[in-house]
Formats: sequence, structure tokens, C-alpha cells
Amino acid sequence: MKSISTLALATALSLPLAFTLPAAAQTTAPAAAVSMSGMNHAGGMSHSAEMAEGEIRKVSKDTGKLTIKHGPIKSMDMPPMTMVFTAKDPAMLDKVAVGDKVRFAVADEGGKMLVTDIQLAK
Ligand SMILES: [Cu+2]
Repeated sequence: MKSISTLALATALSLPLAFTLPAAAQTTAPAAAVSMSGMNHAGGMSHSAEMAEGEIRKVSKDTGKLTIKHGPIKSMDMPPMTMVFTAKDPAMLDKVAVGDKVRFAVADEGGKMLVTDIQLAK
């Protein structure tokens, strides 16, 4: 029951994207490509939801920060590196431990790198 409604929601969310992309490609006008990359920067909703891979190096509960050795993050134009992120929700710090392999979503909030979602990877 629960998984079916989740699937329906995911389908509803992904359908508009699936239709938008081929439609934009069909116009083949350079302007379409420019406006699309512009939208990615301005809105960035679907892009920042993209999950990056990483490994937890440090959990700082007092400051609410996570040090993550991460792989490339295309949406942030970042090569693999180890860096400090701020956890959007302090509860995230209880879900992970040093050495854990994780998948996480990052958002750039006024220059501050925010982990908006994190989950353990196998
Ligand atoms: Cu980085």
C-alpha cells in the first residue's frame, strides 16, 4: 500500500521531466540549450536532488557538520575531494558514522554547502 503510493508519486514527478527533455531536444535551437542550462542554475531543484557518493570521514555533532570524502558532484561542478558539509537536519548526524559509505544530496545555500539528504550505501 505504502510502496504503491510512493511509486505513483515518483512516477508523477518523473513524467513531466521525461516529456520536457525530448520536447526541448526536438526544437534543436541553440537558444533552447542555453535557456535549459540557465534554468539548472536558477532553479536547480531536480539537479540538487541528484545523489553524490561519498565516505564519512568525520561527524561533528557539536557543530552539525559532516566531513565527507566525496566522488564527483556534477551539479556542483566538483571533482572528487574531502570537504566539510553542514547537515540540514542535525538528526542526519545520528544516521552515519565515520567510515560509512553514503549517498547524499547537496544544495548550495548562499555559498554554504548543505547536505539535504543522506543515506547509507552498501
Ligand atoms: Cu567538494
